[in-house]
Amino acid sequence: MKRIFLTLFMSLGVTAVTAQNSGKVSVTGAGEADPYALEALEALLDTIDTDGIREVYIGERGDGSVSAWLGKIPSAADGFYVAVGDGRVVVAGSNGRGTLYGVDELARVVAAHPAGAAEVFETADAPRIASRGVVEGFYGTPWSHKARLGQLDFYRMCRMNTYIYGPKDDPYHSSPHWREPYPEREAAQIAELADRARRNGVDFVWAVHPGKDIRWDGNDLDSLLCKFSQMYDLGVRSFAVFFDDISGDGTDPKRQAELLNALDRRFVKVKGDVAPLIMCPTEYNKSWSDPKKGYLSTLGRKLDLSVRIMWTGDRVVSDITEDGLRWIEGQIGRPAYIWWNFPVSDYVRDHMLMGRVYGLTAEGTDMMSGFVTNPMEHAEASKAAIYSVGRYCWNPSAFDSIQSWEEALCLLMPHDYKALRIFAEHNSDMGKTGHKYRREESVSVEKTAAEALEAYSKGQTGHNTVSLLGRMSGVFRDIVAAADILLQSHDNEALVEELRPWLMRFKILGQEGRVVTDLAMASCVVKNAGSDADTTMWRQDVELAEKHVEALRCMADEIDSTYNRNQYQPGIKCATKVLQPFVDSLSVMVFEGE
Ligand code: LOG
Repeated sequence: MKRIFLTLFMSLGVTAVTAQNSGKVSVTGAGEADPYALEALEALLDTIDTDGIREVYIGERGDGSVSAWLGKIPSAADGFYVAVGDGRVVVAGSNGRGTLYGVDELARVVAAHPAGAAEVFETADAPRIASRGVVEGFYGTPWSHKARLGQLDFYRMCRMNTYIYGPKDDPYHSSPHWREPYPEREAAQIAELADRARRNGVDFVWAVHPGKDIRWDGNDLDSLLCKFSQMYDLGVRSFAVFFDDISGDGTDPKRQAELLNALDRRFVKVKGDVAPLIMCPTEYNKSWSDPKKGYLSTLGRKLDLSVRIMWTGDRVVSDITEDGLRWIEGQIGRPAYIWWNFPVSDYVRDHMLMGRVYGLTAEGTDMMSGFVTNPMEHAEASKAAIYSVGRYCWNPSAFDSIQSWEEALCLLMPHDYKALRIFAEHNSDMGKTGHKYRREESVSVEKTAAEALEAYSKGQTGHNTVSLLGRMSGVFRDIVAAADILLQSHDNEALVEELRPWLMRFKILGQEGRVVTDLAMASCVVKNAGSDADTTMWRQDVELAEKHVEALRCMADEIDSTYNRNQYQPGIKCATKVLQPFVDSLSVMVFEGE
């Protein structure tokens, strides 16, 4: 959506915390406006110098308070128009959430202008994708309550409006206890999450995963209606039913559609304030679907059109393409609700996936009813990708993958950003897996690493080889620096805790890389030097270096066998695409060549 900035003059500026609104400014629309938007506006007015402001208008399309600016409010849901100038502030949303985003935008602009800055602005913006957010849908340790609360605050900043709660290892979401109410403590936490979500303009969607043992009798429908009512009483107003990763009776599309339609008729429509249902089909990606058997088309025909159907793309883990969106829309007769399986790492639990977000189409986004990312069990580290998905969903055609990745890393670690960038650049690919999905990794050094190896393996010891090896040595020096800095960083303690074993492992890779490249470099220099040249400073004790590498490998093995003890992919892997293979190959040559 377009964004207009006018530079005129403005009388808003952040002043010392002592400057208060002191009730001077009257806010038109306060009675009608979204309560959370109003609360945010009042908090903002309390922290800025309001001397130059005579009037403040807040409201959404249809409210009298902002009717004068109706033509300026974007038509898409969650859009906003904000204007400051001439002693007047206007915040007008296309709905309540848009108004909230408008206040947040105003706060951002004001914060960017120190006291006394003179500028006026006018801006209008709206998202391209209607439902944007996160599905906590992975296997493994579900996020902690604290992490979830933090996520919900983060989503508002990312202008994401959806959080789908569906951790596979919550026994009250899936089997064996999906029929039963949550125990008291968990129920209270869900109520708190639903409330926090609402304050952040986020729909808290509670998902159930009943397909492993569903019996398709009236009793199970009643169990679901009862569970939904209990969740409703906790404040939940959006629901999803997942039929992924099941076999047997649960997979019948007719029964699935009947169940969803009954929930729609007997719960959603009756309550009146519950959002349209979301369902995850059993055939949730193209490679698992067989159009001849008609699973998806049956859902498409039978499911009430209000029900949104999830889809992971051409494969379980895959890019999202325009062709793929068209194909699935043809099957289900409605735009797909994308469940993007990135940066989820439940199939490569020994990896940390911190790379940039790419592979998402900018075209055909009207063929999506929503887009949610499935993250890693590491909540804080997942924010790197979540932030970028937020940017993508807001405006896919303007999405800048690298810029948004860098912004996200900066947000995560404002002071130690450089070190985090080094870690993230080399920890982004998942390696070979059954899903056959790969991500770029170590892009900035890939070519140098390949050339250095090739030259050295051919016995070339000239200046070019030395300079290639020297560059690689510098890369490893920076890795050691980055790992040490991050291990000691207080920039984001939750993140450091999640990364700690990977940082320890990363440092060892850096150290090993340094020993091996330096040795290779020294051997080139010594071989090149004329017989009477003094090469004393380049001579190295190869035996000592070899022992050092052995010791480092033992330390790496210790980390690998101590941390991240899950039963699927236990251990800690780092930089497996380019740098670890580089070190492994070069060390064979260096030590065997002697
Ligand atoms: C699961 C999901 C899991 C993901 C990645 C869907 C719809 N379901 O293969 O829970 O996190 O893949 O491993 C899935 O993606 N099954």
